Amino acid sequence: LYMFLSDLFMSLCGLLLVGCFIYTCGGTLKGRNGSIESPGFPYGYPNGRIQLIFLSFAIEEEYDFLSLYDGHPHPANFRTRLTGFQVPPPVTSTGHVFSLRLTSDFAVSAHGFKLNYEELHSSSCGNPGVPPKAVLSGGGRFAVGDRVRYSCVPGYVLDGHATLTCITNAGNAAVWDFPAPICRAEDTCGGTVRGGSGVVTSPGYPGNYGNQADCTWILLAEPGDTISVIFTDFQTEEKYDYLEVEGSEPPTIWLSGSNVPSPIVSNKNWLRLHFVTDGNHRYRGFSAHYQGKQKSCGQTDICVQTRPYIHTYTEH
Ligand SMILES: [Ca+2]
Ligand SMILES: [Ca+2]
Repeated sequence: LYMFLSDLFMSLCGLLLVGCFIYTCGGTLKGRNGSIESPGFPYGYPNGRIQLIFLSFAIEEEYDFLSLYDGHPHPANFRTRLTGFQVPPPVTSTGHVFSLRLTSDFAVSAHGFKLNYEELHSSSCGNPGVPPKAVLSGGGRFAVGDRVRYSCVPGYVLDGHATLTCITNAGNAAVWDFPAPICRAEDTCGGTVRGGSGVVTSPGYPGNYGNQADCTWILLAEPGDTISVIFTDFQTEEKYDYLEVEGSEPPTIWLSGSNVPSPIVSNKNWLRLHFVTDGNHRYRGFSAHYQGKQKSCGQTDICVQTRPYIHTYTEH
């Protein structure tokens, strides 16, 4: 099989999407009095984070890809790979460079994608997006202290946190305190798991899971805390039935086959488990123990204080 790959770097600001937005600042002031404002005042001066908001998306599923790099297009900066026909949620960079790479194979193209990009002010969380079958209210401004609320259209139930608040994290960046929820059809598998500890299993466990399953669990902890998942059993049809874990490092982990995976620790206050099976060959599935972990406030640690969650502790 001979594959011809065409690589195309999307060029939005030279070769890369760099924080090269133009601000006029500085200058000579004349006169006895006046005022000086930093760029972007009072919404925060720019710190170079870039948000991409997809307007349209159609890329031949599993053959053509749009890869996003949080920085220069280097494997270490790889963030996510997008393919298919669903408009992806907004994505925000951590620094002032975002790179996009479109890779297509030798046959079949689709209409492609269109996105808007904008530089975020330091006090803006950016648009959190509207997942399929969801309704967003309270939108418009996405600055620190602002809230948005999600609901689902009839026939769908909400998994995750219905209200998102824009807070300041330990690194002094404006971030949403929880991920955007999802809307799942009633009578389907999945759910929301909050705090503490417990067990998540595939449907019917320890019996065999069903064909054509598509379940999503959202595991939530308080902002600043993390969640760990320890698998005690794992058996799926290799390559065809899989569990996708999102929210750790690397950002997406694909698990399939009959090896019990290593424990996974979230890098934020959430993890998303997505279990998908095809039309035949059913196995036992998986069982996993999850545990929320509080960020400790030791003497050498920088203690996380995310508004409005303020930790109080006493010295002994
Ligand atoms: Ca193609
Ligand atoms: Ca199967």
